[in-house]
Amino acid sequence: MQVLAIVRSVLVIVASALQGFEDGFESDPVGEPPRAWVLPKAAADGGYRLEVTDASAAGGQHSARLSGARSQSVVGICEQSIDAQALRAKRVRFSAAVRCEAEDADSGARLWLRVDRPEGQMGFLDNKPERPIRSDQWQRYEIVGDVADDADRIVLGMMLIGGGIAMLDDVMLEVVDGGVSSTAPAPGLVVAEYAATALVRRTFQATQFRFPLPLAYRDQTPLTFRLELDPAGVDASAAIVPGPGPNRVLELELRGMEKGADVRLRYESVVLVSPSSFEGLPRDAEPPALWPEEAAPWLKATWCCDSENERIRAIGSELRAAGGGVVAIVEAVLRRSQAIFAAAEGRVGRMRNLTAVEALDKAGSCTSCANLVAALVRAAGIPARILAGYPLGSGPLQTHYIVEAWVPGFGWYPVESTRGQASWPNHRQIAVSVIPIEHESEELAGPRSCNAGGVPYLSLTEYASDGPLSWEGTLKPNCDHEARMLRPLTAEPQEWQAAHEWARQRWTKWLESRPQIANGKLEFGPPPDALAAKTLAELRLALP
Ligand SMILES: [Ca+2]
Repeated sequence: MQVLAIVRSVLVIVASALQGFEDGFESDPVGEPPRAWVLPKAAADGGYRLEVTDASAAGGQHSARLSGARSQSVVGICEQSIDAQALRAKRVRFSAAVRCEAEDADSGARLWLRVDRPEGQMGFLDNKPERPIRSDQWQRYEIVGDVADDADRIVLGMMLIGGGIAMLDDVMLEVVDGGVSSTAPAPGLVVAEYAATALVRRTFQATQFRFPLPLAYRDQTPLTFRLELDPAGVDASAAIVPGPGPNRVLELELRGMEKGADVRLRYESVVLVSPSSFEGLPRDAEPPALWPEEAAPWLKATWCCDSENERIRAIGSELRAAGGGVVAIVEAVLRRSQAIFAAAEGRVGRMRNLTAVEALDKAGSCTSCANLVAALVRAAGIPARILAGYPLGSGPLQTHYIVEAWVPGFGWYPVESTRGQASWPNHRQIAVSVIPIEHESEELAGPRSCNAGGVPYLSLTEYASDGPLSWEGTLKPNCDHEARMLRPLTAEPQEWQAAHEWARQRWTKWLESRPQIANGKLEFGPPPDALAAKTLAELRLALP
């Protein structure tokens, strides 16, 4: 009886806020868009269609059907935005039955739930990029997350990435108690992984390539690293190169390989991520006359981030002149850059390079967004640098670029430059490279066969443009690396601190031990699946 009472109270909230939830589309006419659900204009323009169908249903006769063919830059979306007021400070579960007939191996459906807070701040986002729905059988999927006590809106729905048909039915939004775990990225154990197969274009004696390792930086410390070459007999050697700064690069040399050879590479690294605190952020800190030595190099204009470009300088000066402390200026840059990106959306003309200057007029990627935000912050006279990493639970797969601005009395302050979100914690993104200012030069960051121009040097895999070998991602179609939650962990601040101190000593010792490849392997620590620790104390016992 108690269960029923809870369900009923849940339904009261749901019915007052949402439509089309309570009856599984049964009262919506077939062939028309479901009432209260929206297909955004960009998705409709991209050829996607949303309608109620009686062709298949998880419950009753009707479901919502989202369909379309793969489009260059948009995804199909079926969404609903509701007033968050009645659900503030509560944990909610969004669940629905979904089935998908994917057009190809790159296509799939996802549920997502987002909580918006005032002034464009994001309270929660889970869009399950790690688990696209590709089953053509009806199954229930769920997302659990917290609604902030100042939340404005809750936006939820289903998206179709690529092409095909995605169907939605029996949608529910319920309040759950704190005992139900949130599905969002959270502090704990995160796995950064890479998998690729080699394309050997010609027989060679030796070739090298380099890629950044997960960093011991801010609120994250790598715990394990396991690299494996297949076949194990490949003639290979490895070296870990320190710096600049916290960066660590793995240099791999492969030798004596025939054209067309079948070689695969994978690595996984479990990273300990603690909660990031921005509570001590001094919001009133003014830009000082002299910036500290550790920040000053990132005031400079570069090819990627040309803060001396006339238009960028004008915006930077304007936002600086509007007053406020460093944090307020950075936030003003984020708002302005969001307006610039929105205006550039759909504008004709492809970017030649993902530089800040080109991002003023053309829609680019997260790389160009980070370049422009960093350039604008520098143009406002504040040091800003770019951070490359592997995102969790939001944004694109693969490498994602964000920006850090120097805030006096705090240090490097991370912000998400593509969506314009302030304070971006490590549990949203595993950092792999703090971009040194010299890696933004045209000489190093210009167009190269492995990477687009404007991608900072060594922020992802680099190899000689005329090299005999390149890598093709096999983790998922067109994807060679990503980060995923292994397990959330909770602990007191002092326990986290002690865990990082222990883990950093351990990691540094391993890096300095000059590890070598033996039998095709480089191994430090157990495979992720063998790491069963559910507390920091158990973790310490599991990792000698
Ligand atoms: Ca139904």
